[in-house]
Amino acid sequence: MTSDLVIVANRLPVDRIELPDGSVGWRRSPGGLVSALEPVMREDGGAWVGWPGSPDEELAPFEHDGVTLVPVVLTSEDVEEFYEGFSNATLWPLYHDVVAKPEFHREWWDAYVRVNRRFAEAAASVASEGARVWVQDYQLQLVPQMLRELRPDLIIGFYLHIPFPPAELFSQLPWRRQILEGLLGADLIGFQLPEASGNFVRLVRTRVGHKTHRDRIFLPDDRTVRAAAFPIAIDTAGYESLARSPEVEERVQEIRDAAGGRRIFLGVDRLDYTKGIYPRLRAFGELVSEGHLALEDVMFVQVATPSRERVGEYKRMRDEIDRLVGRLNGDLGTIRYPLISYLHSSYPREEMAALYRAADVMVVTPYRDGMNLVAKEYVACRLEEDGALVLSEFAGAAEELRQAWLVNPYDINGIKSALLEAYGAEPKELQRRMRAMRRTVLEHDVASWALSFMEALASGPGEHLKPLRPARKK
Ligand code: ADQ
Repeated sequence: MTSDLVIVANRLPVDRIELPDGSVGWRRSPGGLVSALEPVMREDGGAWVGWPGSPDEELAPFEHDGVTLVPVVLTSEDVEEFYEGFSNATLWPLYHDVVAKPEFHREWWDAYVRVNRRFAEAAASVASEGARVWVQDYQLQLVPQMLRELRPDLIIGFYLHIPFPPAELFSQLPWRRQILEGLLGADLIGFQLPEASGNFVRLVRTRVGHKTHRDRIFLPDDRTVRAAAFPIAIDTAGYESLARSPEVEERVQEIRDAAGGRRIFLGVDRLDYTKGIYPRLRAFGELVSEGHLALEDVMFVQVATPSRERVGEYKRMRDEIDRLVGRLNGDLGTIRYPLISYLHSSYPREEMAALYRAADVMVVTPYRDGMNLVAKEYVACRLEEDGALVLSEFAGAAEELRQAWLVNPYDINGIKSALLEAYGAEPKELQRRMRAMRRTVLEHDVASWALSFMEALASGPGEHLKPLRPARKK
């Protein structure tokens, strides 16, 4: 059986669960991408190629919720070298402004090539003649070209969920040209922001030597590739209706009671060094220790789900934040009023919605972030048009949520002023800002994001823009 629409992503959209009778079952993973694509996939009898999540697991393709799932095996060595290594210790820091130092290892690169080829082969085997294949994210940047070589009949899209760095940083990568050429196998390459697609087009022109015009790249084989921004969004209606539900309402009250009437500052992140958890807690701690905020009036809830725990930089950062939280609570907290409530759990969406509704000030301060869905989810849950968002100007979301209190996450004093201003803002001011931001997240939701990408993919790159003579490869 083959499919007309194939998604290729590092992970399958399901998590393994144990059923009551002890057998293995699968449950749809939480997450915006999965819910955005599911309706499209089901309608088109789609397939999803991805890793099931544990090493050395060989599984035959199977059906789940009307979608064909095609598992790709990763050995323990692949997980170490391709996933933890090249994807998360080379590309991730390099693409996020080298917030941490990227590591370059030739064995990791070999694993990246090897695993990308495996994904491309799996996709080639399930795509029907002329099918659309949509490849996701930084782990699979070589798949478009490998797939095109195997199956020139396919229409191939690629979407990068994280930033694409400026040439000065990208050029550090020993395999920069291979990555650019890998991506150019796609017909359409989507980025979060125009800045990222601009970086990519410029690099293709200078490093690979292809002719470009605005968002079009003209290849010597007569193909035209389009690179453009498609800012990702959330399931706004889903979050709104969750936030409105009586269960969530009840939970909001419980959270407020537990806070003992104190106003809540909230942070929600994967525990990742790009997210700027440290500077926001420092800033908050200083406001309390300097007497600008009183311990009886405020508390900080920081939800930080551990992730990529075997990568060295993540361990170091976790220790650093653990120490900071311990010190702030030890120095400033009391039995009645601990200052920071620091939670490592992963929560169901209902709990997230309740936290968003209970929080007076949402603090999102990444050093660099492709979009940041948390900021948009907070806005979607603020049905009363209140609450304040403090947002890093280096998150993609800052391009759309202009009415947030925008901060430079490297500037602790700047964060402190923004936190104070947001905390002290008049209800009218909060409403003015929140109303405008709510309009933005209502207008652009994840379904319209997926649809606009799919439409652009179907409509092709615009043949009329082809130059008379194709550029020669340098
Ligand atoms: P992430 O770096 O994971 O995503 P983000 O966009 O904030 O960052 O998405 C995190 C998601 O996980 C949100 O939907 C949030 O609700 C959820 N989440 C976080 N902590 C949780 C917890 N403890 N329990 C349950 N759910 C939790 C990458 C890029 C981003 C880009 C997205 C989508 O790094 O820049 O916005 O992909 O393209």
